[in-house]
Amino acid sequence: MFRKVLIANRGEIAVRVIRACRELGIPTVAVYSEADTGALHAKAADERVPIGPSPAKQSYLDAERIIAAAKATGAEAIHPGYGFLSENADFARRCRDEGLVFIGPPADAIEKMGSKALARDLVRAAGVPVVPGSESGVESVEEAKLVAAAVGYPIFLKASAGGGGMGMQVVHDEATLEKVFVTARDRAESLFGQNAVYVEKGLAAPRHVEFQVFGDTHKNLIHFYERECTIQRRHQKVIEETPSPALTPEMRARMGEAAVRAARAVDYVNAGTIECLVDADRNFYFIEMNTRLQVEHPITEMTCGVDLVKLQLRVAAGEPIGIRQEDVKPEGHAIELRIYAEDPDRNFFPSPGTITVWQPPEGDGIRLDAGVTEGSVVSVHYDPLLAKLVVRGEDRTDSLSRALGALDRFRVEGVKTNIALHKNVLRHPEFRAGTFDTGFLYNRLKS
Ligand code: MV4
Repeated sequence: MFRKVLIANRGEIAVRVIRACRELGIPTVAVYSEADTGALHAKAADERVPIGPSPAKQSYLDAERIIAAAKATGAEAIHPGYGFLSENADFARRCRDEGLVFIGPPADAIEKMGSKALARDLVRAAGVPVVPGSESGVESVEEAKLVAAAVGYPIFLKASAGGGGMGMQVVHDEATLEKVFVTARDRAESLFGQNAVYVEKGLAAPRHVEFQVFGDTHKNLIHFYERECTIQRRHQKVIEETPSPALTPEMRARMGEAAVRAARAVDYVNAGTIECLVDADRNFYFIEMNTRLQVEHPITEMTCGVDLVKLQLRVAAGEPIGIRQEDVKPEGHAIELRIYAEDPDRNFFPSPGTITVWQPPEGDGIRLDAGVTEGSVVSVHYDPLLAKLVVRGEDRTDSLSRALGALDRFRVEGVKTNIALHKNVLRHPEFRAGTFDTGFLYNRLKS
C-alpha cells in the first residue's frame, strides 16, 4: 500500500478521502489555497501544503503546483477527488511520468470517455444502447439537419468536450437549427477550446439513472448497481437515491450488464459511472461516462456495504477488487441530500459567509459527509456544497421518514441553505410516489 497519499482537492471530498486513508493507515497530505487557510480538509490531514491564490486556476487546478507538493512531501500517490483535475488525462499522464500513482482510471480511458462523441461510438460498438443521433460528431449544419430529420425533433446539440449538461442546447425545429448550430459550436469553442458537437434525439421527460462500475488491473470489472439522480437544478444534482424507483429487476439486470460492457470498451480501471437516460417507455440509453469518484458515491456504499474510496486506493496499488459480481447484494434504500449554501429567496444563488452555527443531525442510519464545521468560511471561489446528508433505511419509506426527521434537526446559521427545499421535495406526493422526471424541480416545485 502507499506510504503517503496527497489529496488534490478540498471540502467534503478531501475530508472523505483522508478518512479512508486513515482507516488504511496511510499518512495524508492536504493542499489548500489562500481562501482555504484553516479549512477543515487542511486540518484533517497529517500534513498540509499551501498551493497558491484562491482562484482554482491558480491552486487546485494548477497541476505543476500539486505535483511539486507531492514531491516535496514524499507522497507516492495523488487522489484527485471529483471536479478540478479528476478527469484531466494530461494530469493523469503527468503523474505517471513523475513516478506518482494517479488514483483513478488510466489516462487513455479518461481521454476516450472525455470525448462524448467518441464515447458514444465506442459503447455503441460494444452493444450498449445510445440515444438515437449522430454517429461521431456533426461537422456542418446540413449534416445536423439530416440526422435531425432521421431521428425527429426536438434534438439536443451537445458539445463533445462537455458533459453534465454543459454546452448542451435543445432545438425544436429545422428553422432554428441553423442559428443554434452556430452558437452551440461557438460556445463549445469558448468553453472547452474545441468546437466539436453531436446530435441526440431529445427524450421527453427522461430520468437520469447511473451505474457505479469498478475495474481493477487484473481484468475484473463489476458494477455496484444504480443511483437515481433525476432531481436536479441547473444540471446540478440535488437529491440522489438507490435503488431507483423507476427500474424493474429485469431492467436493472440488463442495465448493469450494459454498464460493464460500456466500461470494458475502454479497458476501464478504478471507480467510474455510466450515466443513462430512461424514457417514459422505460427504454434506457447511455449518455456519458464519468471517469471519477462521484459526489453521490455514499448511497452506493450504504446499500452495497462497500467502501468505494478504500477500494480505489487498493486497486490503484495493484490489488484485485476481491468482490465477485454475484456477491454484490444491495440491501435497503439510501438517499443523499446535498446541503448547499444557497439562498432560496435569490433563486438558489450561492450564499457565502461564515458558518456561525453548525448542528447536524445524528442517529441510526444517518451519515454526514461534511466539508465544513462551526466557524468555517464559505468562499465565493468554490462550489457551495457544505455537506451531504446520507440516510439509510430498510426501504424507501423508511429512509424518507428518517431523512425528514434528520432535516428537521439540522441547524445551520450564518449562511442560507437549501434545507427547506429538501423538506418540500421529500413531502411532495409526486416525489413520494417515485414517478418524478427531469421537470420536477423546474415545473412542479415552486419553493
Ligand atoms: C438529455 C435530455 C433529453 N434528451 N439528452 C444531460 C445531462 C443532464 N444534466 C441533463 N441532460 C439531459 N440530456 C437527451 N438526448 C434531458 C436532459 C436533462 C436532464 C436529464 C436528467 C435529469 C435532469 C435533467 C434536466 C434537464 C435536462
